[in-house]
Amino acid sequence: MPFQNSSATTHRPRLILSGVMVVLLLLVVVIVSVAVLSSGRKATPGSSPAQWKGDGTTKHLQEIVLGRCYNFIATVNPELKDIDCLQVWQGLQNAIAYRDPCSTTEEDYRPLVDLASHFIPCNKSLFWSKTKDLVHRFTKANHDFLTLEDTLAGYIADELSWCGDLASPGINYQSCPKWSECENNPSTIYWKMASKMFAEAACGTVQVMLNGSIETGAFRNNSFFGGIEVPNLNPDKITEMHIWLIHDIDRPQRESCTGPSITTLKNILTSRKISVSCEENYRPVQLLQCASNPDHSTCKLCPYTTQ
Ligand code: N1C
Repeated sequence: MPFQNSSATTHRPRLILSGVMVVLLLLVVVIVSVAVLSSGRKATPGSSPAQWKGDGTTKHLQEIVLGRCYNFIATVNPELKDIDCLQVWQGLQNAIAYRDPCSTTEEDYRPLVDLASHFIPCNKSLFWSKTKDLVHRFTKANHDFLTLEDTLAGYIADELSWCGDLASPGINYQSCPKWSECENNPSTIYWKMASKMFAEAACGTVQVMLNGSIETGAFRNNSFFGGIEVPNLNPDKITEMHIWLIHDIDRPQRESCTGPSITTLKNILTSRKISVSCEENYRPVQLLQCASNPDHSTCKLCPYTTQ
């Protein structure tokens, strides 16, 4: 019979017991750290939100987004009456709440954008860059054209600010990151995605209202129009782009239809097989400028009369 080690047999249960205790202790440590960490990320009432350089989330964001959505489907475009505005709001909320506002992805907005996207009739799409106020005065007066803000996705978000925060309540009402602080912030990614969707949906003849009084050029590659919309136009669906080059009525005319940045845009479009035309101070738009500046020299019916 082999020699039996009696001390080994008596120590084994003790060893097993202390092993189990170590495992239990480790388990407790892990559970406690997870609880502490997640309470740090989520519900720490009173903990201050991260500080950024941009405006914080617009107060009453939920009420504004819901109100705009219901208004849009009831009065602006009743064909969309079946859209569930509560889900639209939840799509926005889920994309930002309790999330790092510098790590937003297009996927975060996918459910919202899928819910909010809708048909845009051919020949109506109107893009813009640095003419925001004027272009929207124009589409209010002329229903032949639609900007992104005249679609549900643009309408609910226009002029609002929003971002999340890791601490409770999950939304930062104090400040939000500017583009210079991080590119993947909630509003930049939202406008990127909405602009892309708007450009992809365009068909027939499309128009863009550009500002000929901008020092850096009316067309800029790194704008939403130049960087997102132009590359996402579908040449199989678009026949032509009309450029309306508008000069601010009280600022110098810095660029004409033959200027350098307009030439760049024309080259990009023609290389993509989209024909292009350009018109300076398109009259229906200039008349709107004149409505708010009736005494300006360019607004006189007979500019050469002396009286
Ligand atoms: O960078 P831009 O102009 O060229 O962007 C304008 C272009 C339009 O054709 C729109 O379809 O991109 C779309 N778009 C918006 O609709 C929009 N509404 C509000 C892009 N940006 C939009 N904003 C905000 O204005 C957004 O915060 C962004 O930073 C500015 C872009 O304005 P811009 O430089 O005059």
